[in-house]
Amino acid sequence: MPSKAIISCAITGAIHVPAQTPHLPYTPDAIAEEAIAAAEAGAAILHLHARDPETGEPTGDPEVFAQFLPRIRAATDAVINITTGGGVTMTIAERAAAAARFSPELCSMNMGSMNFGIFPIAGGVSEWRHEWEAPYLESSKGWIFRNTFSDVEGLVEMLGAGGTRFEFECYDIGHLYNLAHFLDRGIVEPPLFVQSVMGILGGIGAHPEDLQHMKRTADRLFGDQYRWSVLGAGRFQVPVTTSAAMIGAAGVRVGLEDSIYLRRGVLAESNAQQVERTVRILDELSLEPATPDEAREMLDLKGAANTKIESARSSVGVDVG
Ligand code: KMH
Ligand code: ZN
Repeated sequence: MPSKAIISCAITGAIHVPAQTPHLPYTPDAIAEEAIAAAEAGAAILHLHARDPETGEPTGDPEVFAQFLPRIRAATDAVINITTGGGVTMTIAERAAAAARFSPELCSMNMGSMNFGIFPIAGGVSEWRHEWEAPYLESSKGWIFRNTFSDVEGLVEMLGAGGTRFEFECYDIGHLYNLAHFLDRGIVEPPLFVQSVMGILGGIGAHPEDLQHMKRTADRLFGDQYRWSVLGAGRFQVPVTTSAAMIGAAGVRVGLEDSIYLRRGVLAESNAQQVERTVRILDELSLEPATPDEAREMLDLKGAANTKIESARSSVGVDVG
């Protein structure tokens, strides 16, 4: 059993809307502050989306990422993981633009097309805050989250050329077989950072049997060529990450992208709160959070200095490296 576990924190994502919680960060300042606090609380990897600073609507615009990435890099050694999943209705090009611009150590790679239903969220909203929110959620009912073999192959080759490695987001068993296909063709390089995504409407459920099946299949397909991380969507976050850690996962992912709650019925006031809770649970399982450099070692990453994320200049204008 490993003594270390990589904690990833997904700061804001493109699933939740501001009307659900006042704690969802969406301005560059809030995203930077939340990311830095999550790293200080024990997150070794920061999974980052961007949002319109005024309205909170998900955006793939690299210029918006540029308003917070340098600050995060200057303030923490955590691994920056930029999304290529983007949000509902974004094109592949829009989704990949930021990772292409910044060549991060990690970016996400979604391993299969699927239905991605976030429309049930609307049932829990009593008062909308922005005009885009209700139509955005409703549009997911007719949306196919597109990740064809050509899409994946093209993104892996384009982004991998700069040394970026991947958080392979697998929402179902078939996505593991898709990843095995790319491994067999030599298009992806081990160790494979497999992020099992449990409980998204359109993907696999979050029952313990689902988790065991995901692990059993990945073990059979990849053996020691993969590093397993797991996230649970919404109410499944705590049970799924705890169960995964108990059965030997190399990492777990938390963060407000995946759940806006700290515990049943209690809104998380920050990403750091979820990370702190995770550190406590791991401690009870005799697991310590992996440091960013330990995560780099486990995932064979290229190092923060080899990205195109400038570090924000310090107040005296000297590059803090
Ligand atoms: N926003 C969702 C459509 C990723 O970051 O690559 C999926 C997502 C995955 O967030
Ligand atoms: Zn994401």
